Amino acid sequence: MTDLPDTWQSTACILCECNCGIVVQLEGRTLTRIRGDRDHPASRGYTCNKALRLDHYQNNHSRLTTPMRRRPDGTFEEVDWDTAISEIAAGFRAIADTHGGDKIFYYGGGGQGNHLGGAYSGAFLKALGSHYRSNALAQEKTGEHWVDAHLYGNHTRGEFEHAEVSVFVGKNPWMSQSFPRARVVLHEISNDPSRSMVVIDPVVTDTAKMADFHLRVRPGTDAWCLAALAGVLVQENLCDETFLADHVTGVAAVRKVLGEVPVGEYAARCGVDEELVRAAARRIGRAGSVAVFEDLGVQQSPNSTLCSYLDKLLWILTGNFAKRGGQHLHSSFAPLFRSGGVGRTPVTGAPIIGGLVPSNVVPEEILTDHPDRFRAMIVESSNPAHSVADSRAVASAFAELELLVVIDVAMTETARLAHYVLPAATQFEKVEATFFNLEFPHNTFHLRHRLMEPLPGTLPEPEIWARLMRALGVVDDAELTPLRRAAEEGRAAFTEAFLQAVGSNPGLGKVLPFVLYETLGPTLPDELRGAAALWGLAQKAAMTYPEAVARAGHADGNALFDAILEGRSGVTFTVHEYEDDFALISHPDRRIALEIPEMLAEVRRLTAAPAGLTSSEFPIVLSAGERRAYTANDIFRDPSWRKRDPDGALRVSVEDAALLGLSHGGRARVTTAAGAAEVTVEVSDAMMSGHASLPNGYGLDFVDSDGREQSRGVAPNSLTSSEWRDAYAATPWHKHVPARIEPVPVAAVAGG
Ligand SMILES: Nc1nc2c(c(=O)[nH]1)N[C@H]1C(S)=C(S)[C@@H](COP(=O)(O)OP(=O)(O)OC[C@H]3O[C@@H](n4cnc5c(=O)[nH]c(N)nc54)[C@H](O)[C@@H]3O)O[C@H]1N2
Ligand SMILES: Nc1nc2c(c(=O)[nH]1)N[C@H]1C(S)=C(S)[C@@H](COP(=O)(O)OP(=O)(O)OC[C@H]3O[C@@H](n4cnc5c(=O)[nH]c(N)nc54)[C@H](O)[C@@H]3O)O[C@H]1N2
Ligand code: SF4
Ligand SMILES: [Mo]
Repeated sequence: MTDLPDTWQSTACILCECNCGIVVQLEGRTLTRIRGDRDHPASRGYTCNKALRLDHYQNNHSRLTTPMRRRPDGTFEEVDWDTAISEIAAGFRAIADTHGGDKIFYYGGGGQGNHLGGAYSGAFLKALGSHYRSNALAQEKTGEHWVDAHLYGNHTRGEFEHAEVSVFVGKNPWMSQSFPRARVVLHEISNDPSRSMVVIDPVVTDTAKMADFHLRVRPGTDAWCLAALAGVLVQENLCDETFLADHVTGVAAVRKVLGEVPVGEYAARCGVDEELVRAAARRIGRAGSVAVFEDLGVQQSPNSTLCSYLDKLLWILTGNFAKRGGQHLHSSFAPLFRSGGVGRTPVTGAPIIGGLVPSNVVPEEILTDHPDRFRAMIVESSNPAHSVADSRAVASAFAELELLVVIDVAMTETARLAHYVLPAATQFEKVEATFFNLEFPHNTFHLRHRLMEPLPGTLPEPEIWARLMRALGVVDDAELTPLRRAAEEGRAAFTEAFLQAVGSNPGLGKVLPFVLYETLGPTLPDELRGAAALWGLAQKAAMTYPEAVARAGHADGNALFDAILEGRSGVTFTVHEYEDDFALISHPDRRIALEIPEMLAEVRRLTAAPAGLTSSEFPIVLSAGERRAYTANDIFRDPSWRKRDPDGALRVSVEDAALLGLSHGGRARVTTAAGAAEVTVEVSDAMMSGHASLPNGYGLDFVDSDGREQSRGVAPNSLTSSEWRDAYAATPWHKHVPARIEPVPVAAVAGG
């Protein structure tokens, strides 16, 4: 470690997908000092304000320290691990035998910092015949994935560090980060007169303040704004014709539709000055490189899948692919989505994209007497009773399950509804990693060693899943003996024995992570045993990207695996060249397939599409779940981690405050079709008239140091409805909830 005495230990921040490398000092089990890790290849010493508060995650009073079983009266009793494991395994086995394993549904598997545990879940689920699953990606990224799959087959990332023009669509990276060293990069862009930033957002966010072009759309009208931008590219001949001719198919159909877009009319519909739209499009069209980031502002608003398509047209039409500062198809260590076509859910027939059931339909897939309903669930590292639309419907549905098991570090809203709760070791008490490895040309994988032993009574997830597997008894231990022996001889012997074992016994291939944990695992240092499954992924990475892995300095899969085990601050696992982007396109012709007929039909339909969802009863658009300086999903339960905004204020515009009689710091009542809540008001000139916003991650149950239960702020999904969802991906419209806001008189506040 660079210049640091060895009292500092390397790990990573677990609060967002960046997983910045950090170094920490401990006093006992307390994280006392935290700094950015300069040796981390992606974050290079960077952190934002939130990382310094991580001890509130490690040490909080809601932590679980023993398995719990719910009694018929709803209270919980402590049980020992052996009892919990055998009853849970028997319970799922009985449901699989009686109703079929596909009635067992798996939700979660990893949050912002932990994907290693979830990697082991597959073996148990497959052994039971369970295959339906979901997680938070199915309430944000599945629409984009559907578009990506059509266009080029995989996820893309912008190279903002080098982009001449950066475009942020419904994305506020100053607050929400999401790409390496976000604030540093944003500063560099805004300080460099030769670079530009385009921000599409109704709010004057901290990012928008730095923008050269702030297209301040009315909430929910991005489709018109993006169609107008793409229309200008075609109509003013700003496309890269050479790139399109060489690397893209289906251009003519797209050009025809965009050629007909009435730019002036669409600019008016989204509320942005036509000249500003044209100027932004020209800046994009003439730039040497363009990178685009779309996020929840469009992904959780009306027309979200269409917006994903349109914003990708901006960089494809202008040929900003496979070049420095452009958009890239990156390597992945483990894919976040399953490949294959769109499936359908058993009850509602909702689209299953990338293998994920839409979060919004989960209650409907349970709350029915349909014979194919989900009857049992495992929730791991996720809190759907708080994070999925319409918390009340989710709670009613979960109450109908014959078996609900929650694996979490804390007593969450979801855990309270479970039949069994299994206490996990925290991400600082076990070996951990994420599969948020999304960068190009250098891509990083960081295996974090534990900082301390698991809190007594807790177990790392890989061990939990292994115990559940052993209880099922589906793998004959004798079959594993040759692999165990080979593992003791070394990696080469293990590789050979492994290929032979899986070749002759396909059953083992199905439960691979478990096999690796049981055979290779015992030869790893005890605290790294949970990393065994990475051996298989390292082999796969070396086979999928042989040259890029070699360029990163790893001779083969075994060398990569060993580098991962040894590295404390993360290793670069692939180094790509810009040309490689084309080879990463999954279509056989290695060209981008631009024409998606359904999307082009949607663009045509925009002319006649209704303007909005608000009504005289619910006249305001509420964005339920904004990222702020002190929000971090549901990861921190203890509200005292926040240095400001303790109640998670409702931000309203100056105009609406005057119109509705709301005062800064006063109280108001927000009502939607789904529910009502009382909030603290913040009058803000960043907000547009008719638009209000509440932060995410508030309103969590919490046990304070005196053992009292309390909750602060509004749980955003007490106000959202599950029917408000995208036609293609069924992703929610959390950012676009029609609402009514009324002042709460002071007397009523004082009287409680
Ligand atoms: N501080 C913090 N950072 C986080 C997280 C956190 O909880 N806290 N969570 C992480 C996670 S899981 C995610 S997915 C990302 C999300 O990151 P972001 O998507 O950036 O986060 P949001 O603040 O939810 O939404 C982004 C923007 O959408 C805008 N918006 C609202 N309505 C519309 C609209 O109709 N059109 C457009 N164009 N914009 C609109 C909002 O004003 C907001 O600025 O953040 C990650 N980073
Ligand atoms: N209304 C509204 N709803 C939203 C959003 C919004 O903007 N508005 N945003 C959506 C988005 S983008 C996201 S990503 C989701 C996030 O919602 P979820 O998928 O529910 O994920 P998190 O909130 O990150 O919760 C993580 C859980 O993991 C637990 N945990 C932490 N460490 C460990 C560990 O090591 N092991 C185990 N087993 N558990 C652990 C935490 O205690 C917590 O319960 O919320 C979504 N919900
Ligand atoms: S950017 Fe994300 S990972 Fe990095 S310190 Fe901030 S919250 Fe943590
Ligand atoms: Mo997210």
